[in-house]
Amino acid sequence: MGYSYSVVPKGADPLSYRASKQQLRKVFLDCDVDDDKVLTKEEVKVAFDRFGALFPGFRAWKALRRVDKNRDGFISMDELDSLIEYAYQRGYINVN
Ligand SMILES: [Ca+2]
Ligand SMILES: [Ca+2]
Repeated sequence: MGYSYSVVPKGADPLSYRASKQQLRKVFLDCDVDDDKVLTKEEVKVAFDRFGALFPGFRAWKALRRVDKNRDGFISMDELDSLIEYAYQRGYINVN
């Protein structure tokens, strides 16, 4: 699995930025319950639920619309970075 060293957003501490994204990645991969390396909307919903989203179903739907580039309705591993970025930018960094 390749790491993406994407540009750190303005004002973000590079170290905590990377740590947060690592954590987000871990949770998303964790929520791939059938381990097929593809996240369904249901699996993304579980992830947002763990991030403490108020409306995880809605958030998952929005996220899929945003990051599902080939529009197959699933988040594949090459789309995961965009999903992590999406979650991070919306402040979902506190993982329990
Ligand atoms: Ca899956
Ligand atoms: Ca897709």
